[in-house]
Amino acid sequence: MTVTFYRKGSAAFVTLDNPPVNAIGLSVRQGLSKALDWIAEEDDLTRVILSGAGRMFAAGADAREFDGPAQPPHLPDIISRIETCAIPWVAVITGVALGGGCELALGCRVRIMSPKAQIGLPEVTLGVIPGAGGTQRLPRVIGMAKAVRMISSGRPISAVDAERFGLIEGIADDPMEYARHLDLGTLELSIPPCDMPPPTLHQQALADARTMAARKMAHQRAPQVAIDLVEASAMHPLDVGLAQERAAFLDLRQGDQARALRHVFFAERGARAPADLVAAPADLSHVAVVGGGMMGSGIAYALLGAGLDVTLIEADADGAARAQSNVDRIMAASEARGLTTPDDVAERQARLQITQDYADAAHAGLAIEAAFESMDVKASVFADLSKVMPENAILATNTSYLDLDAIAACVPDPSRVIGLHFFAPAHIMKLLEIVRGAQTSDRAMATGYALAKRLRKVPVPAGVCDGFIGNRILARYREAADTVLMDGATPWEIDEAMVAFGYAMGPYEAQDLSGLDIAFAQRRRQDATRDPARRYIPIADRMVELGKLGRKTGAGWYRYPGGAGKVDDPIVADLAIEEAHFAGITRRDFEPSEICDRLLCAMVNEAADLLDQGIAASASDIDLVMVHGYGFPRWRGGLMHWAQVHGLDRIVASINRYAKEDALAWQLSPTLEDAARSGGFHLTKA
Ligand code: T1G
Repeated sequence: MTVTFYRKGSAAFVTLDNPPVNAIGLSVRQGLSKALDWIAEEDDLTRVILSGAGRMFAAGADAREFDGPAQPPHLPDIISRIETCAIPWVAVITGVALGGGCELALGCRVRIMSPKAQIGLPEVTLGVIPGAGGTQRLPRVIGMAKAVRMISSGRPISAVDAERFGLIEGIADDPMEYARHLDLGTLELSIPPCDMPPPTLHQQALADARTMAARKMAHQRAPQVAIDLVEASAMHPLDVGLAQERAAFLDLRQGDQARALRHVFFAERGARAPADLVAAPADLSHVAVVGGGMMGSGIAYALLGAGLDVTLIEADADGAARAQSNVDRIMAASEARGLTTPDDVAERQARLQITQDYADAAHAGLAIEAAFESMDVKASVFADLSKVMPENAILATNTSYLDLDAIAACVPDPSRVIGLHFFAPAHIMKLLEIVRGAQTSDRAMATGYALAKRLRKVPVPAGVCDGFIGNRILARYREAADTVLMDGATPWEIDEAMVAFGYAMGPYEAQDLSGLDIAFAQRRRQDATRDPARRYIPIADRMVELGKLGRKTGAGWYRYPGGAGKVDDPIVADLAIEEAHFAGITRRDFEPSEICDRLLCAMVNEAADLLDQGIAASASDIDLVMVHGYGFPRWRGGLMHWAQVHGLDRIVASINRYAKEDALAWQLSPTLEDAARSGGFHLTKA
């Protein structure tokens, strides 16, 4: 039974009991319908108390049902029956009441929350809108301005704010007791939303919400549709608004954007240690970090934020001072944004030890090396770590490009070496590539996953290759972009095309942010092994030779006069023309659609090779890497989900067409060809 109900005296108790999050699926709706039928037959009831078993009230409708047809009893009908029930219902909210959970509570006369509980309507984050009355009842209960902000942002609010907004009757440490003893007068005087007047129109709040949604959720339909429906709540009686809302919800939930966002939502939750990885992880209570630069200090802060003790090792006093100031800067920024209090900062600082002595790491269960990207430096660090740390401690490298197996060879027991590839800024970016070397043990892998869980990161396993999953796809993306640049486009035309596709910024603006020297060093590392027959585009090298490294030198692919916004730089356009001339290329114009097609097909093909070579375990893993590490638009579901929606056969046809120009760069991946034939990459793990 996913809904239980019983009475005690004049109170009826209805409990949602559908672990793990009381998702309101068909069985819950059926259970609520039965409870309503039972209540209608009972005498002398004065209240119905609705609560959630376990750690929350309800996470919302069961999003797994959205791919299929809506099945009765429908949630809006259940809620209307609660709202018009002769016996007043009281919602006791613990944990969270989200989406349909919040709407269920809105159908109740009164809502009580526990102090740490949260309530909200996050539907737009799944590409849909509140489809069970949220856009119509919430504005009636708390006013249009607050309601439209909650609904269009999808952000839940605290119990304190809910009380301040008038969304709940009160906050109680024991909300169930509060509900049982709520006096009858309060209950009988409470007015259900269906008897409330339509909300007052608040044009400014609607306009602000539209502007914010257009900026923060660009290209996404759901937030704008939700705002329109909130506006409509002032124009129509409740039943008309509810009908409009329902139609809009059913339309959105079958759409590409909702399917894509649901795919990412469930892929994130599927990103966990494989069931057959049974080894016990190392103890994580004390972690050493070697290197306090941008990455090392970010990693150290992430560890401190997860409550771990951190020993941050630097080579000398200057390094140690720099590390301290890097960590201090992150802590200050976090406090300034209200994410931490001065007490939090003091408590975290107390758990941080910055030292030059490796012996201080002697009791750590895990060390994460985040030193300079040089094999000599890493070899020396791992040799030192191996000497001082317990034999069963796990040694991880944060390297982006170097060969993990070569690093592992620097220690007597390579099975304890693993790659933990964080993304800058390490305390903010959720992606963590867990790289398994040839000899990496299950215990090391289990430690990587356990760390990801503690840090609330999205773990993606990767095999050893140049760039693992994300950076390898990025290298191909950039190569395809540089080819289009050489053959006739400008960096800004290419960036504009990818921004129109949904990226927050294109490949050239992104390089200006990270610095052109990083990819330059990477290309130099590949000089010795690069296929001389493969077309090589030298424009980016020329940029570095000219000292145009990006924002950090005031100019890169763009100029940044006064450090402000980017400005197209004709010198760069001329550089491309000059290099094309030297290479005897007749440049031509590129339509944005062709630019997008070339760059996206290049990435899909490279990603298919990663699956083919066992570097990536599944297409959904690649989607998580691209969304969480490389700015691929989440509302497109990630690279491989997009490819399937776009049409794998279309992508194969494009690649075959491009191969006629350059067979070496456009070698069709066998996995992509098979997927096009068989209808898909089998997006989740096999
Ligand atoms: N539907 C189905 N499964 C869900 C689910 C949902 N809404 N929410 C969570 N799960 C599963 C999840 O996949 C995982 O499964 C397990 O529960 C634990 O989740 C009509 C249309 C509530 C804050 O958007 O934000 O209501 O991997 O790991 O970290 O208007 O889950 O264990 O098999 O995330 O403690 C709106 C989505 C739905 C909230 C808990 N609601 N959920 O976080 O656990 S649409 C949402 C969350 C809707 C109505 C509309 C979080 C959480 P498994 P978890 P957590």
